[in-house]
Formats: sequence, C-alpha cells, structure tokens
Amino acid sequence: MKSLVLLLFVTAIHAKHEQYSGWKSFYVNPVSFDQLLKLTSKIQELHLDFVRKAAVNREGIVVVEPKYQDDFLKFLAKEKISNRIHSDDLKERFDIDDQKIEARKLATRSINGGSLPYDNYQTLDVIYEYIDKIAEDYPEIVTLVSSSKSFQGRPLKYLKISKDKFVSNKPIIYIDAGIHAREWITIPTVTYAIHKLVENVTEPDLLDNFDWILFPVVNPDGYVFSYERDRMWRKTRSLKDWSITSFLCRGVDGNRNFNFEWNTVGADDDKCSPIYAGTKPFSESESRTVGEIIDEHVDRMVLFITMHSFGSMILYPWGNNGSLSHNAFSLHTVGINMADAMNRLSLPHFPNYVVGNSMLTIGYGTSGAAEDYAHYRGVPLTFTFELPGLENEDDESNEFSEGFHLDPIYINQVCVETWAAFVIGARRAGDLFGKKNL
Ligand code: 0X9
Ligand code: ZN
Repeated sequence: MKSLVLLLFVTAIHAKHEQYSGWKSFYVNPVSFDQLLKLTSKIQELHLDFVRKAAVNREGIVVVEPKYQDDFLKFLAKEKISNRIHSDDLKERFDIDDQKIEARKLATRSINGGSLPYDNYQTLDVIYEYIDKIAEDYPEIVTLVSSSKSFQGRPLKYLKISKDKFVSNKPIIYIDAGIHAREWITIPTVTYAIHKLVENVTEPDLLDNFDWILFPVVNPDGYVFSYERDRMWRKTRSLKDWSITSFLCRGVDGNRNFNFEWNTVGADDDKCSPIYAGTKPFSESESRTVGEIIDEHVDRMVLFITMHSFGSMILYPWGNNGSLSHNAFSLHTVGINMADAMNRLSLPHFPNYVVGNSMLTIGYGTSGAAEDYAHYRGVPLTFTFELPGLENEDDESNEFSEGFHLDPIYINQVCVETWAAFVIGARRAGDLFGKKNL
C-alpha cells in the first residue's frame, strides 16, 4: 500500500515544476567591483533571479532560464567572470525536494500524525489549523488576531501570547516569518516558538517577563503559490492594475515595501523584478500589517526579529547604507549572544552564524526592509535572521538542497537551535531595555 501511495505521488509530482524544466543555476564569482557591476546589470537586463546575491569575491547563485543560458554564459566568458554549474536542472531538483517532504510525512505519521507545522514543510491549511487550535486550547494566554487580509483575501494570522492579555507594561518580543514566500524554513521556527511558549514550556520566565507577538506566515498568498505552483516565488501576489505586465508580473517584494528609505537602494521599479518595491511604501497589506503592529506597540517592543533564509547570518541596521545606529553596540552584542547560542547547538556540517550590519554582512544595500523600519520607529533591538542552508553536502542528490529547500530532516534541528537564540535574545533585551517604557 505504502509503495502504491509513493508511486502515485511520484507520478503526480512529475507534472509539477514543469516550468523549471531545463532551467539551470550557476555559481558566479566576481573578483572586482567592475565585474560585479556588469554582472548585476546583466542580471537586471535579463530579469534573472539572484538566489544568493554575489559580492566582490563572494560567490553568488543565479537562476537562468533556458532561452538566456547561452547569452549568459557568453557574457560571463567575455567578462572573465568565473562560474560553475550549481544545479543542472531545477525541475529535477524540485521533484527530489518534494519526495523528501513526502518521505518525512511518512516518517513522522506514526510518531505525531505527520502534521506538526514545525516538523515538516506543511501546507498553509495545516499551519493555520495549528495556530487556530493553539488559540482555542489556551484562551487564557493566547489571543488570535486575524483582522487584516492578504491581497487574495486570506486572513493574516498572528498570535499575541501573554499572561495578562497585554494589559501590564511588560516588554514585547515580536517575531515573524514567511514574508519571502520561498523561504519555507522560516515558518517552522516561529510555530516552534509558539509551541515552546505555550505547549512545552521549559523557560517559564519568558512568559512571566514578556509579552509576545508571533506572526508565522506574513505572506500567505506567496507561500501557497510557492507551495503549489512556483517553488521560487518570493513576492506577494498582488496585482497593481489591469495591464498585461501586471498580470504577467505580479507581486511586490514585501521586504522592500516598508516606509524606510523606500525604493532608494537594492530595490527595483520594475514590476517584473524579484525585488520590486511596489507603487508606494506599504502598498502591500502584508507589510502594512507588520508596520501597523510595530507602530501600535513600539513603546513596549524591545526585540523585533524577522526570519529569512538563507546564509546563517544575524543582521542589524542600517541595511540601506551600512552605517551604524546609535544602538550598534547593543545590537552587536545581543546578536553575538544569539549566534553563540545557535552555533553551540549546531551540527558539524552547518555553517557558523556570522553577525553584523545588514549591508556589510550580506554585501549589498537594501531599502524598505522590515528590520530597518522597526529600528527607525524606535525598537531598540531589530534583527533579520538568515537561517542556514547547506551547500557543500557530500550527498550528490543534495546539491541544491541548500537555500530555500533545506532537507526537512533538518527542520527540527533548525527550530531547536533558533529557539535557543530567541531565549537568550529575549533575556538580553529584557536586561538592556526592559524598563524603557516604565
Ligand atoms: O534581501 C533581503 O530582503 C534579505 N535577504 S533575502 O535573501 N532573505 O532576501 C535581507 C534584508 C536585510 N536588509 C536590510 N535590513 N535592509
Ligand atoms: Zn528573505
């Protein structure tokens, strides 16, 4: 029976990811600023997707559709930009990833029913059922908020977790995930944090001393689209007008849409770009909802973390120009505390976390980002986490499992180590800024 199910599944998934048949991804390594500029403008010209952005002497990964592959390789040869193949066929890669999710489902079914949101990459329905159930089962401490909607009308659900319904003046910790649709590994880390705060409490001080806002799927439309239709989808799914380009190129990069230095650097005016900033700041209800939470709670919010992947990094402001905020010392030391906590629990083949200014650490500037907006509004500690991706695994079938599709067998590991970072981050934030509103 099991093998029949698997056979049916394998047949079904072969029809999936068809649009990526023949697509390849390449490592590219510019060694001078001139090469980097030329590479960036070529990528913009062809509307290619930088899966990982290159910097001078830092290898990036670019996805190239079949019709541009010759052109792109000729360009790299002409400019003498060193490169090597990363994945030979994206569709094949994604099919293997799907099989891993299914295998994980089978493996976890007998243990926990196979539908825990922090045990596998689950459908939005499974994740939302979990959020609803937690709110239902723990009404004393959990309040579900779902008043705003995504572009396609899905509720944007977040949980307020508090021992006294947010009435006292406790410092607030905010954590979100899934603003970038394809960064699936981010979502389990936040549902796991909910589990640890409510269902399996091992650090009771965290609820005694803080109120929490946990928003596991900021961009549900994008998540569903990347789950069902296009694994590489990053943006929201909004339509700007009724023009053909609007239909062909939907969505806005949620992390370019915040009202901080909006659309000034590392963002694009072009609707078809993966880093399109939108028509105006907060044009997207998804980023606007995050902005509203920040604005409403800024007086008490001491720690703001937005989860992304990948690269094993903890980033802090300012991401638009690499300058440091007045609070850089605290940002850096708390960042190091969190990275240490994760590195200590990490697996030998996981990269170590690095901590630093967003722009200087990722090697490119970006504007309109959540982390910068929250800090600009007055939250003292704001971070972007780039969760781990594995690149150099010996197992050949894993060559593309880095990045957005970390093998589901590692989800639990990432959740556990990330939770350790949240714990120390919260406690340090409490020590440093817990009295800011009193
Ligand atoms: O580019 C981004 O939005 C983030 N990286 S990702 O690969 N997940 O897309 C990093 C944003 C950090 N930027 C600022 N804080 N400005
Ligand atoms: Zn991201």
